[in-house]
Amino acid sequence: MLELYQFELSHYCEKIRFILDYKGLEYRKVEVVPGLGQLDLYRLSGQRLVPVLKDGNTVISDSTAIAHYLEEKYPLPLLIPTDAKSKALCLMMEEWADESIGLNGRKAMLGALGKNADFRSAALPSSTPGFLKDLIAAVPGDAIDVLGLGVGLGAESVKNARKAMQQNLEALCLLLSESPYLVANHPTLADFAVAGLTMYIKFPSGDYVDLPSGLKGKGVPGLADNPDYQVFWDWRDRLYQDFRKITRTPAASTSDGASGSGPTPINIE
Ligand SMILES: N[C@@H](CCC(=O)N[C@@H](CS)C(=O)NCC(=O)O)C(=O)O
Repeated sequence: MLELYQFELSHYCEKIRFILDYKGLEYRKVEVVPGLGQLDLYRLSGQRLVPVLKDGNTVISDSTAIAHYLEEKYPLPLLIPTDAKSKALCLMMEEWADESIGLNGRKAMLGALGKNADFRSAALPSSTPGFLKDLIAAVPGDAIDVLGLGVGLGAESVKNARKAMQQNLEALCLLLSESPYLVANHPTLADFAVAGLTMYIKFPSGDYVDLPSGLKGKGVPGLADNPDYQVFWDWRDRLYQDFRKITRTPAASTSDGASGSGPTPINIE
């Protein structure tokens, strides 16, 4: 069976889970333990970032490379359109989602987490102190200091990320006001990249991702709850309903071999 080495709360992993579900592929999630588990991941894949897909003896890292591998090995249903213009738009939009939405979305979320008491309390209920560790597990090393110290990112950097995300969401709403999918009359890699990588701007409300309940349907104030972007959030809800499988009994195991139901807590004291 396919194995996805992942962080449950990673938006790049969510993009790949969407694609695996769309293609109807069975897979086992292997939750990577931040730090130590990433050393094992390095041994397996030659680098330390998730997602990594293992298919028999083949190991692929990077979400874009994984998407292309899956398209070649398991072509149906098609993820990448075949006509020249749609294919070009699809590939461009995936790259834009990875680079602009993925990075600015994470920054905007961390900024909101650092600065907004409502979002912080939803994300970090006082009754669940361990969750801070889970959330930290989902973000890269450079953000851990920021969260661990309980301060926000630089104000200017967060402001710019929010501005970029406003423009991105406006563009997506315009595209989706005319068509049910982003580049073709069927879902493509562009749709799943955008849907997965907007996870930090607004976490899905259903049981698709093993999230603390306080975080479901919550997101960055002003982006997740802004009526100007409702067309986009409605579209993403529909994509979840139509293509993403619900994980009722999480089958995740950790990269150190233990079984578990979600992201593995890490010890940051
Ligand atoms: N370009 C990569 C980005 C992957 C990435 O940034 N993964 C993050 C999780 S969202 C990660 O593994 N971070 C761990 C670290 O920075 O140590 C892809 O598309 O797969």
